[in-house]
Amino acid sequence: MKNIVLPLICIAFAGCKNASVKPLETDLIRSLSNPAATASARQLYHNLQVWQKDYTMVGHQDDLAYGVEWKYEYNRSDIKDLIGDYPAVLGWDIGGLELNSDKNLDQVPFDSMRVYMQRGHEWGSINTVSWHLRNPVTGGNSWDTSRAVKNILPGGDKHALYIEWLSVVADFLGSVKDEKGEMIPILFRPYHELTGHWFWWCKPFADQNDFVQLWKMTYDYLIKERKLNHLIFVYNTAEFDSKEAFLLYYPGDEYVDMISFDAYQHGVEKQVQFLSYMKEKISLMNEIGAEKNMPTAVAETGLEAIPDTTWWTGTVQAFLKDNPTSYILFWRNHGWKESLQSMHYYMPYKGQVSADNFVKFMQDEKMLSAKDVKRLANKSNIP
Ligand code: BMA
Repeated sequence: MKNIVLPLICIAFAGCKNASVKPLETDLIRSLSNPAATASARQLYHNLQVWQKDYTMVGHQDDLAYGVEWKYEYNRSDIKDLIGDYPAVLGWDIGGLELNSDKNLDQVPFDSMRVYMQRGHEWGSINTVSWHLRNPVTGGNSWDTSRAVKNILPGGDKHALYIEWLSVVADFLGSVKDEKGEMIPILFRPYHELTGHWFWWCKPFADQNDFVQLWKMTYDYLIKERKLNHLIFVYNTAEFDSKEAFLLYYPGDEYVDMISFDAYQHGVEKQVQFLSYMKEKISLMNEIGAEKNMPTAVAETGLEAIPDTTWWTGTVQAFLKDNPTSYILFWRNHGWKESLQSMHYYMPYKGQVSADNFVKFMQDEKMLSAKDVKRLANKSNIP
């Protein structure tokens, strides 16, 4: 049968030669930068690349820890309250770990965070971690932009301190294991929003060379020295103008597995502007991703308090339509109704004005929640 069908297909296509040499999907798959990566990290990385063509995993920061008007309730999630399932991607931040603090900068206990990551992994969610670390020179927070990058490089006065911090981070990341004792893959996104101007590691406060060295040193310590073979390194910018601007502080393909950017819609009146910004930038990022054969992501986004009742289909679905990316993560749901100032949330909750529209958005079969990821993962295997 095969022999008969193939010549027929060749007749149907003028370029018969091209038809017969069309690469198999698996030929286009990139391997992780770390040759010693665990089987589950390699499998996830493979899946991210295959799925990106057809699906976008929908994620949420701190989803299991708290939501609008609740905190630390077993297995609760604002998303699950709406769609009956958890987000496909769970975002966590380990800022504060470097101080040996038992809670992160947003009051999530690290012991709970580990459990949330394990639970999420069981039901299909993928975990991603960022790090709002303190300024190692002043002891201030991440937003203290006093110059510090050079000081933590080898030879710098804060290098030893930085290695101590990394060591605590490595202990924690290495402790995120499944029930068989295997490390759960983590999309690690250090030194995020590097093209911004608000963190001490951002472009205006760090020379290109120093930033690249910082990245490589961090990677080498965690991967080569501490053998955290479950980490997938995600490069992340804030807003950017061009491909060149996106890649200005890029440390090199051998130190990065995935590329991403963060961008928020600042105000409901900026909808048109934001929609076209996102279309243009995801498409630019995807061009870079295609050149590098790497998956891409919108690693943080959102419209605070979502006053736009059709934002999910009218904006998010609209910009993702022709610009598929492997995941999109919405920022945290911190908020108590009695204090309007502290309504700092980016995903709807039951009764929120955009909740119905969000449910509609998630009905699009291209948008994945945790169960969808589990279902797809069960079907896929590294060939
Ligand atoms: C910012 C805000 C802060 C938070 C920080 C780290 O965008 O949400 O309130 O402390 O992220 O999660």
